[in-house]
Amino acid sequence: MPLELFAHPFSSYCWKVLIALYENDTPFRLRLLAPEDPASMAEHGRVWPLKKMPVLVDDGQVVPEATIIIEHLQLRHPAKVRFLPDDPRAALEVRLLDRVFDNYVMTPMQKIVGDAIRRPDERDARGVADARALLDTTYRWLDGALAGREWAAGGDFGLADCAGAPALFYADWAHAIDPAFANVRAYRARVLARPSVARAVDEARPYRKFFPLGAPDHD
Ligand SMILES: N[C@@H](CCC(=O)N[C@@H](CS)C(=O)NCC(=O)O)C(=O)O
Repeated sequence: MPLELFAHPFSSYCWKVLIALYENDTPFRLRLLAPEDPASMAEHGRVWPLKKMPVLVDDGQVVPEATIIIEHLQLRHPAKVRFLPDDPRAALEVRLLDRVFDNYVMTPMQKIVGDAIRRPDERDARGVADARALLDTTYRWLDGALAGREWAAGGDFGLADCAGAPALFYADWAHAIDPAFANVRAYRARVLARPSVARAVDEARPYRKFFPLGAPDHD
């Protein structure tokens, strides 16, 4: 049975897994989570009641959470690009960068974007201000961590870059990366040029008009 990925091409966490699949040309069937595919939406809710995307279904096994999906792909469908190194110490650095991108870039970015969808009387100004401050703190930390590195964790392209590409792509839209953080901006440009990432960016272009803050006229 082919892998099935419940996902949407505009979703940052879905990019994270799509990039991993594209890196290794891993075949899969996209189950589009959009109103025009109500069957996929209903099945997604059955297999993962938390209704977060992406979710992978591999021969009946339900695999939620983007990081876990990528680790699953490496274990069950290994190919030329390995997302975590064999050396456990090097793997810890990859996992650290993955956690930083998810918890301290994706989460505050989602807070800012999510707030813009709310009715004005339901908005959370304090929460958004905190999210912007957290992004600035994280950009500063990343600027040091990424110094002299081609890829986020210092080794080959891997899990941390699958996380970093969508996180920094959308975070820059929601809360621009200050030019002072030159290493972060250079890393963002470098990872966006990677063919797997460029493909995810291109597949999301038709949906840019739905970006709640208004998409800027650059990638
Ligand atoms: N911890 C999850 C987060 C996934 C997530 O936040 N996905 C967003 C799309 S980028 C989502 O499902 N949003 C819809 C919702 O929250 O109902 C992961 O790592 O996969």
